[in-house]
Amino acid sequence: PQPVYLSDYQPPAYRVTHTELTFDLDPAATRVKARLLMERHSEAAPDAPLVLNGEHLKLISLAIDATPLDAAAYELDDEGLRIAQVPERFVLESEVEIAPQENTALEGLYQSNAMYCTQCEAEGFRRITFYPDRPDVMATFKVTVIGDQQHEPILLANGNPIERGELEGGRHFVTWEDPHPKPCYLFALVAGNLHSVEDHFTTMSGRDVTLQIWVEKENLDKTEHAMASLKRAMAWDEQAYGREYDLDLFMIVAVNDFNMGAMENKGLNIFNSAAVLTHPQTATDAAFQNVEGIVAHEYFHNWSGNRVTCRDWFQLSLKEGFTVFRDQCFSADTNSAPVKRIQDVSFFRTAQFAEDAGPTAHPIRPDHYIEITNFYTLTIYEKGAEVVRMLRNLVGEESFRRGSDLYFERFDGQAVTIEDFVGCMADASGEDFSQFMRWYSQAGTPDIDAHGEYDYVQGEYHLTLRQRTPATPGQPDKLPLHIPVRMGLVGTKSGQDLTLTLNGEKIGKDAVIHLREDEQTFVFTDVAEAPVPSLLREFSAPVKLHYPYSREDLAFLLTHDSDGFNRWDAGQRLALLALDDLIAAHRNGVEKVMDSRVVDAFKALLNGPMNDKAVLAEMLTLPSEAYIAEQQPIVDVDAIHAAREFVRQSLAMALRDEFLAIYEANMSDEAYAPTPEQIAQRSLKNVALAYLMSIEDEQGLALCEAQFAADHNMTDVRQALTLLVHSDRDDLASPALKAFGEKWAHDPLVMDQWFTVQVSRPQPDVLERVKYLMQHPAFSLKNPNRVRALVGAFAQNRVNFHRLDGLGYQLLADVVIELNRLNPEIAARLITPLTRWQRFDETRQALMRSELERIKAQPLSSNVYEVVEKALA
Ligand code: BAL
Ligand code: ZN
Repeated sequence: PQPVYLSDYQPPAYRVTHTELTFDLDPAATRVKARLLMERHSEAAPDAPLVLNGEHLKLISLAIDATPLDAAAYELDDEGLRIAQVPERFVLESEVEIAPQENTALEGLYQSNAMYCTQCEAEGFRRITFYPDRPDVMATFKVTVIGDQQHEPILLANGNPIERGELEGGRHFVTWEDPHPKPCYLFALVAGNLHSVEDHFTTMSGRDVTLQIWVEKENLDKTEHAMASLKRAMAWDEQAYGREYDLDLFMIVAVNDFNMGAMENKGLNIFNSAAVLTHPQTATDAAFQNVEGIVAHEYFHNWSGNRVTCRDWFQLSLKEGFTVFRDQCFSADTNSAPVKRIQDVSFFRTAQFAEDAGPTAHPIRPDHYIEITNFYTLTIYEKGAEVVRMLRNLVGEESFRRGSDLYFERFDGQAVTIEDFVGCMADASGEDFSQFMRWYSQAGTPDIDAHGEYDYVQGEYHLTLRQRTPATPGQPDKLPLHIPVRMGLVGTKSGQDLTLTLNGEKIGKDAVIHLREDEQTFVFTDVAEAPVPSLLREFSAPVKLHYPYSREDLAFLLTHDSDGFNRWDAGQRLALLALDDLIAAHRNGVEKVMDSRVVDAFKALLNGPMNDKAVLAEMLTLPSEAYIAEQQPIVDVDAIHAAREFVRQSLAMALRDEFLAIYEANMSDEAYAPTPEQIAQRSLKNVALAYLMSIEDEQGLALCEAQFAADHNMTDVRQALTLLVHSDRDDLASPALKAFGEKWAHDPLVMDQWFTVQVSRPQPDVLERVKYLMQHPAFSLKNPNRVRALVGAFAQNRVNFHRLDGLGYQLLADVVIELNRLNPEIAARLITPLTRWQRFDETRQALMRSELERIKAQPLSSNVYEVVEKALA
């Protein structure tokens, strides 16, 4: 497969101004008629050929201006259709046949259970009809869907329904019209036996919008939270960004088989059922929060993505980075803002940093790709969001809002670039972002080495920051970035933020300094007492900050930093220092000794004020094994696991009574609600229970069993089940698993949890369990959620996936090879853990590489080929 290059971008020679489609649905032979009003681009040559994308399509007929084309007039291959000569303006009519039931890739039109649905982003529309399948071709759409009245009583597409009627043979049709020009990746169609819940939203200009969530009948009781989230998101986007919804109808559909989380099709969002359905008995707090965030994210795309879209797929982060940033701010406003930031950064520093340091590292705006679906990555999404956040931090809230207003106004209805977005921020603020633009083109996570010195005599604090971005594939040399470092100096005597005076100017107690050079020294004057620096507050830039903090410094920041995020981070750094010692002790076969400073810090937290339980729960949570691994030069999975378990158990033994007291103080019989208060209470209680269960404390075990048996809500049940299954008490775990599996056999989303709980346990029998569960009647490689819940979760089980006999790697490779034929997009994603081979010891490196070689030797989809080829380069 050949890469596509950003530098080769050319505007389309022909555009489509209006698209009419008719679908006559049939599982094996759906007929799609397309009628496209097309015109030549003013700058295209008069003899420019018309090139249309089309894959897996059986061409039935083709005509221009009602004249059928004979076979000599066009060239047809696996990728599309080329017509050598066309008029300046013309109507292109085509009819094709497709087979939704054969479509296991879940791109284009496919079947999920008995319903029809579509996924067109990024390049799925070319599996529906011949079309210029690129985001810079925007057309209005009119779509008629014909289906069987019994099997498909509901026929949905984008926009507003304008006509419906009955046809012969028990068939019927609905015609939909979408007046907003859109690229074809936002096209959607859904047909099936669906039921809806309906609500209304009055927009800021007083228009009534009908809101519908379409689901299979048994899921009608799982839509309330998504609907409430949607209404909150609509109101928030009006208030925070001045964005009003623009159609009379907004629909969400839940689908079981879906590659992504959800899709922002105009007026008809299609969701993975996992990202929309919730019920207190079936979904955890985390799932409730996830649904809220994704519903908001897809809704926000209506402006950041749909009204203003991307010129080409290299600009993907233009819509995704901005929209993730928007959904992060929404969730922060709706829930606990510090916890949202802690959780986002915690995930980011673990997973995106790993991506940015590995063989598939790429800039936020890549300069080439083979398969664009491989670029729906943490870098494009999450690092893209961090870069938008930096922009806001650099220009301030007011200018940022002016910049976004300008962006939506200037580019409404257009397909644009990242420069267009940043240009609006520059115009609105007067700032110069030329150096900042490097964030979009340079891959890799910058390291910042910080060093501080206090001069008692002069009352000065000298802070030196040195930045270096490591080489990444194809980018050996990096230039310095413009990095906003939000900071404070915390006085060691007063315990307070000191006023910062830089270059003779007072800049407040909490300020952003700008690092632009490879190395810069900032001299703060009038510093009356020795400070401990609090750097990169709220994670003001996506960088790795290294500062030689002593454990005393960290214990001090843990209690005195005015920035909640950095208080949490100080605790994480303190735990990491202790974990480092224990990892070394484990490797050297030396007796492990617990650092009493960590115990003291945790004790102080447990005995301190409990005014923010959600933050406290985060502070009591140790860095994950994956994050600890990120800090190690060579990852020793066993030593990391042993060290972390040792810390958990030492804390549990030393603070048993405190954890017990916390557990008991936070038990509640209140009816479940996904409110920040209840969620905080449950997380604190369940963190305490996990500590008690780490030492299999008798009272803890009894509480855990009782929590499982009480069956109050899925958050508590899932935590109790996980703790039982992950303990050595199989006598208690087995009956619990059995009961849970039987009770929820009918509910795929709960069964996903049942699979995950079992394959994430640390005991060495997991590989056999995975193999056994892959034979379970409820397992199917065709369902992405199930693959993620079983195989994906196993690959996150660090001690078991990285077994020294290589059988964990082998199992993953076997699945990738099989899935490559069925669903290349999911297969390519599943390889990720194997691509991190450089981080491990030589034995594991060789084992992982040999599995990658084995995959590479197969006939591969371009998706899997691209990932494996990079991983082995
Ligand atoms: N555009 C793909 C799904 C999402 O990011 O919203
Ligand atoms: Zn998105």
